[in-house]
Amino acid sequence: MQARAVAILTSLAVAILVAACGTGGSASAGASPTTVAGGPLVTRDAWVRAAAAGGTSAAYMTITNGRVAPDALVGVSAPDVTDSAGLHETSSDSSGMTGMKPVDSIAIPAGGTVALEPGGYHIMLMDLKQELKVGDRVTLVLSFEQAGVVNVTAEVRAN
Ligand SMILES: [Cu+2]
Repeated sequence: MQARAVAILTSLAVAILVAACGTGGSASAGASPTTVAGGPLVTRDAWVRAAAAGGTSAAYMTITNGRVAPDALVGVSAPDVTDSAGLHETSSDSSGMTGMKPVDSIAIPAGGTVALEPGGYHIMLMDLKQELKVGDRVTLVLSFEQAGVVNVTAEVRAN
């Protein structure tokens, strides 16, 4: 009886050790894009400015990276509405002149939120194939360094 109890305790201890190893293994994988309690990569409030066919528009949203590794938005397309989409940043120079320029990527820090908003980072949509009317929905195809390709549905809003 005594010996049997010891045997059970021993196998229990082995099970606990194995479980502990498993936990240690996933924790040390923190350098790879493992999801954490905060969740994966999430986009919110995606919208596109209404515009005429042949014109130019921009898309905005907030991106939250719930992962334990930094990520970056490295590309965008919106094949339904344009063959010419890109990442832009609006900024003003020392003289107060405002302009915008293409950027290669937008960093999304681990656990951080980045806003694409008027006056800052945005997704530029040029040479629109069709009019973007208020209430329409546009599919944006975002490419992230770590999270890969993420499709986002953006609603067209007035200026
Ligand atoms: Cu722009």
